Amino acid sequence: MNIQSPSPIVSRPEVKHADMANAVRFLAIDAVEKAKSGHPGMPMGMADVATVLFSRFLKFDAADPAWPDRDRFVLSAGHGSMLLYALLYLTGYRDMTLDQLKAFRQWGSKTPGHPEYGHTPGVETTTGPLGQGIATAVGMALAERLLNARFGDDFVDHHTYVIAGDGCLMEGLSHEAISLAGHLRLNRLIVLFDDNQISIDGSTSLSCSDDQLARFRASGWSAWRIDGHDPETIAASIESARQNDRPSLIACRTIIGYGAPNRQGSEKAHGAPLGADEVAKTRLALNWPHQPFDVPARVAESWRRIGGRGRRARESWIERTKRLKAVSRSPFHDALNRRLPHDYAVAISRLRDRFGTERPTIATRQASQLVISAIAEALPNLLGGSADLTHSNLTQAQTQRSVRRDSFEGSYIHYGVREHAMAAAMNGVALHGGFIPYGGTFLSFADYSRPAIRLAALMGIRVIHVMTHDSIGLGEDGPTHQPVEHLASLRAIPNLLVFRPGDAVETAEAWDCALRAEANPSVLCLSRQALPTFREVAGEANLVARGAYVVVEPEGTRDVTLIATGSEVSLALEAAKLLAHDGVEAAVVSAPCFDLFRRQPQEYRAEVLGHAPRVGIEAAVEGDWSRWLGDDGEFVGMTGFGASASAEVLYREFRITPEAVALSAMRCMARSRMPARGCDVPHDENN
Ligand SMILES: Cc1ncc(C[n+]2csc(CCOP(=O)(O)OP(=O)(O)O)c2C)c(N)n1
Repeated sequence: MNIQSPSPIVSRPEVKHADMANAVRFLAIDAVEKAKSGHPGMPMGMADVATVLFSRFLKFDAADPAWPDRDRFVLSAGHGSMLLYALLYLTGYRDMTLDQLKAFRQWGSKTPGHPEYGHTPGVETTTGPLGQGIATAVGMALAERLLNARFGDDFVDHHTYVIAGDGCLMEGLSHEAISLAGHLRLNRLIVLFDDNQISIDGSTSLSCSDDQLARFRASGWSAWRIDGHDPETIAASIESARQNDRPSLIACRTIIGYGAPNRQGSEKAHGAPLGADEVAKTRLALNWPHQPFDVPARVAESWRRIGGRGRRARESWIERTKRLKAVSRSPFHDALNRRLPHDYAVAISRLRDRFGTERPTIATRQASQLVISAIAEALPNLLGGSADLTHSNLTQAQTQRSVRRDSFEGSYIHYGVREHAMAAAMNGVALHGGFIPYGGTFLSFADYSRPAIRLAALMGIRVIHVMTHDSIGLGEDGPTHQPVEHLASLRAIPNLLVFRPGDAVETAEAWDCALRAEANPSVLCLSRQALPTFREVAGEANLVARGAYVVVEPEGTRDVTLIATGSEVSLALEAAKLLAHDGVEAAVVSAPCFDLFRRQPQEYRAEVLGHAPRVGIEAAVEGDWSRWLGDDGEFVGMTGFGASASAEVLYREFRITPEAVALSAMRCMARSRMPARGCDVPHDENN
């Protein structure tokens, strides 16, 4: 690549580059030293690149970390967190004081081991699990282009910069992500690769022979290598990348632990404090005679000015948005705002009522498609997609046009067979703001997305996963495609809402809950097979929002409570009828979201669960069910993998039938009537 002469967007800082970069370097060194843990090598190696980026290119205003048109900076190599914290401190982010740097990695500080979104202003996304940052950044760069296509350069015109290391690029996720970014030509995405050829075990040559430049180029990127310690080359390169019509990878050849005479260039600099002796030698080598955490006033002032430099750009952006014509102002503000418009509320409640009145027998994935179709127009910032299963997940409404590299006006992303990148990119879209992303795949492939789902839960962001084919009920595709442990394992992720609606009405309600949950990602687990609608709406509140509720309450005292989710709710209703023939009074509870149920007041939960013995029914492994079933309860579900056959045969063979449920209920009732010890209750081994 021919690097043009430098034409940085702002003038160079008046203080020598080396001093500016050393301020970053030594803050990182000193903080790691004080914490007695952390990663000094990466910040020391990338201080030059980061200094050029922040001082000469990055559009930001430290006074307003949330300004929508700021450039995004993602530290994908999250272990180098001190690089970011040092920059936030030096540029004047209010919460990032010197005391915070001194409290690096300590309880209650704003400087946790790895950068955490929502915890530290200025941190754009949580990083640490390698590869996530670069893939999340793809979503940010995508959101920027989508918003730009809607509102134009005056309002949306920024770049997404990433610092990623060898580790990020070794992760499989990076490949999905760069492939998607290259395909969509996300030219506002610029990755600064910390090409230091070192990871934890030693030289990257121990495990990796990839030609990274060739790899990125093959995916449609521009890619070239530079000396990552030469500020003018770095500046020229970034400028060149900004002019590019493709995403850019700048491989910055750096020395890990730059400046530490006995550690630099070695894995020894990666993840441990340098030690007092080596720190002293580094101070000598880099000519930085200052005390720990001491930044000379001249250097500090220069950095502080950089932090305030974007103020004018931000203020003029605010002025422009004020002058926006009323007709475009509202959609723009709606997009940036997190509130759901009134039209949306009308559309979803109308559809829910229609489902309740018409009571269709349809798969919940089909009900979900009807929901999407009904709300897409009222919710123009809904951004759909699927990992190449659009026609199975039923995730695209007719009005949603596909996004292409030459047209970002659409609102549906074909993520390709890249579940992990889809999940991470959706995180980036949500973090960027302007859209509510949802994306589809099969529930059995949730594991492909899991690390990104976990991060969404940790960050508390609204991302909606539509996961269809949610049990053995999918039938003939067999056990590879039949989820059995996925519900339990997703429910184990804190802060993630896992919904398994049982009919069309519940599907509409689950969607409504997911859209309103601004601080939670959600997974909608939907059936392939048709299910009868058991709910009559008649003006009721959203019952899915309570997590679990009574569908049928017997007239007399409850003898047993049947608790089911998703497709098994209608099965429980059948079982209740069988039991009624034998004079047993069974209540039926639908439990579409345990997490929401757990949040209900104790009295409500007690009322729903009742005092009678309980049977849980779910075509999946038992997981955490015992919590709801108590000692007298039983679970009817799967104990191992499924098989290839029709849904009907599978339910029969795995004994998830109304008869099996009724038998289980009888057994529980018998057991609860027995004295606590010495009871001899028949047990069906297959349950
Ligand atoms: C998914 C994941 N796997 C493993 C780790 C543990 N880890 C942290 S840093 C690192 C090595 C990264 O090497 P590189 O990106 O070259 O960083 P550098 O040594 O240059 O700082 C590893 C394996 C992690 N954070 N995330």
